[in-house]
Amino acid sequence: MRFLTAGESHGPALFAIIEGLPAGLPLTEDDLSPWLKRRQGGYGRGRRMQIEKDQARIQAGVRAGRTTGAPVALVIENRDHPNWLEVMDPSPGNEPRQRALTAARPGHADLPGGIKYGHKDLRDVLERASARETAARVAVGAVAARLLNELGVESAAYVVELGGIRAEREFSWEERARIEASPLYTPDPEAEAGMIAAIDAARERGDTLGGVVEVRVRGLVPGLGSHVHYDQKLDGRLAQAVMSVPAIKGVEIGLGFEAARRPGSEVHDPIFWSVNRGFYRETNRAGGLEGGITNGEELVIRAAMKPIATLMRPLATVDVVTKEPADAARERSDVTAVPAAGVVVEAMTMIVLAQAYLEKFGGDTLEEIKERLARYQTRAREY
Ligand code: EPS
Repeated sequence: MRFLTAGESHGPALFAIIEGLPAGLPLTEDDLSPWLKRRQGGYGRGRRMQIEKDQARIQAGVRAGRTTGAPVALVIENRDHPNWLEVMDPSPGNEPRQRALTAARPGHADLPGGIKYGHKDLRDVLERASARETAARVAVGAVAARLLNELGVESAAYVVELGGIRAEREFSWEERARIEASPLYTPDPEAEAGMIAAIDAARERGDTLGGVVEVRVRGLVPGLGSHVHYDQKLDGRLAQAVMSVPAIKGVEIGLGFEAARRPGSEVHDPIFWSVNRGFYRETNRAGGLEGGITNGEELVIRAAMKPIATLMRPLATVDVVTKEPADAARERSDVTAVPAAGVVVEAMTMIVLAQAYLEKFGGDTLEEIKERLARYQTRAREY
């Protein structure tokens, strides 16, 4: 399974094409909506999220609620586009450029992207570098999750730190609905109050805040990914996918950086066996991966998000046309998008895992995949 997205932040729409899904997967637009809604949420978002009501329309590859095996095409309309018709008009003659952006924002793709592609109107970079693109990825992630749900796999994402304030209470699957309904998607209501205050204070200062999100996946079979080649190691593939999410600057699996500070006896998870459970662990510091292969425990991934680069009280920069000192451009912006980033990281994780399942159990129909999975699960249990 592979996918591509297209679309600009203020263009007519975002697009995704997914190739390699099996036939027979139940799929409706209602499977995608809760994911898109969750990505739009989270305290600290800006005015743009009041304009958008993200809905993915299935344009190809599905008939009567089931995939056919053909590429699946999705489109998400940008409701803000009518306000940007002339700015985004693809036809020639749209000169001088309206709303041209020349004061490169430190931390955004503006300057390196401008140098690379030779643009002096940095809007040609920012429109695609915008985190708006993640709506398309989340729609693809929701499709991947729909497939994985059929195979007994489910996921959750939540915020463990925001603006330097940490959630002290741990995530539990029983509380997932409450966490997803809370303003910041964090398991710790007390910390959440502090995070909200921090966001309000940052907004007052014209500043932005980053944080840390965690994703958990349960129901995974042992044996996804492989130790035999660098590009088959599932931890490496997950790290790449998660690092590709805008503003993510660090990825950890299981204990992550903490493992470097502890002796081995406090890092590795002792192995047990019983007739009823087969092989099992009482700890999961590895975060579900050993040697780049799933070990059957829950997958635990954390990602660090830097604060959004568009500051209402702008940083110093240089105008790329005049070369004069300038204030960095101010697009309207979120104070924080950490809760949304959790959903995007979850989507990317599910995409990589769906790919790993399809590699190991792949078939042209969902039924074939289920048969192969069931046979393997029996073998793994009897190992
Ligand atoms: C973004 C700037 C804001 C965000 C946008 C990402 O948009 P605008 O420039 O229209 O005010 O709202 O995020 C989304 C639109 C989204 O769907 O997440 C940026 O510069 O990256």
